[in-house]
Amino acid sequence: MRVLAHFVPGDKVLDFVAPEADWLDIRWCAEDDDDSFYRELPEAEVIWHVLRPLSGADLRRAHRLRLVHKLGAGVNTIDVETATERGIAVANMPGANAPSVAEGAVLLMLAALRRLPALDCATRDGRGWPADPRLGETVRDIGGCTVGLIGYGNIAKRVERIVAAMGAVVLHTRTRDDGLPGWRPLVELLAASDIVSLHLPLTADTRSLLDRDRLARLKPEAVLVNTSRGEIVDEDALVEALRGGRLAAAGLDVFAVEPPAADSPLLRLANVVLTPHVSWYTADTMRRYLIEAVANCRRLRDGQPAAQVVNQPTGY
Ligand code: OXD
Repeated sequence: MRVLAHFVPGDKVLDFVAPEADWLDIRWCAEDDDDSFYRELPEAEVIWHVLRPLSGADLRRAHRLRLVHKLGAGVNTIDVETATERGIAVANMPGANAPSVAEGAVLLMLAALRRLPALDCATRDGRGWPADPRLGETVRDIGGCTVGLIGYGNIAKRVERIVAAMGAVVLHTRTRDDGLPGWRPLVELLAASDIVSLHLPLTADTRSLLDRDRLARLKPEAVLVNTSRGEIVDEDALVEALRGGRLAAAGLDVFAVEPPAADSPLLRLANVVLTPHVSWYTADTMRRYLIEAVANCRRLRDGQPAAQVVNQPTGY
């Protein structure tokens, strides 16, 4: 079975798939290597997709393709409609990266709250002592905060367990009242939280969910963390709020455009901590991904339907 794996493997990944070499012919291709991608695409039966968008035009060139398997949860980077029309299954891996993304979100909360980048620079530059007295006036413990989770799936529930163990009060919101004591309508949650963390897929309903008006509901001393999708937040309004002191800090793993342009104002703000959409990317998540990815190929090889399919492909 021919697999186009759209990422660069490390040695552990290669060791993991080595025992399958008699039936799984994996062609590895870096996400920015379009020459190799378009050379391999026509023969691929399965694509292991990470984040490089897979357009309708790409799918139309993939004449043997049966399955696009997203290594992760969000399928917004795949033209699912075209895949469906062409009888190509699209599957994902709900929950597989939840432990890593949840810890990544808490990492960004702590880094933003405790001003980790500024302290790291100051220490390296010999400006760490005496300590800035503003730390003792403004820096908070997570355990003393109210944490508001927007979205309440696998990842948010893990974040809840971690920060609750640290002593935080945890609220959450989702479209409908779920009857749980922590549920609040979105605007109420925004006004009540010291830390707000986003855990939603990108859909027509969630695009720009945190627009200018909703960002204005946040407390000026609040911290916003986004490990879900950049387009859920109005980035221009976010930059203005961070610049104008209407929001204390942000921890961002995702951006409206990835990678962000070199002149993006976000890259210049001292009250923002940034990572390049890697909160999912750990050896533990990679292992979980490979187990599911190989298992789905085995299902196809054995004439069974793929697992975790999110569309209803024509003729599947
Ligand atoms: C995902 C991601 O969609 O890693 O799971 O961003």
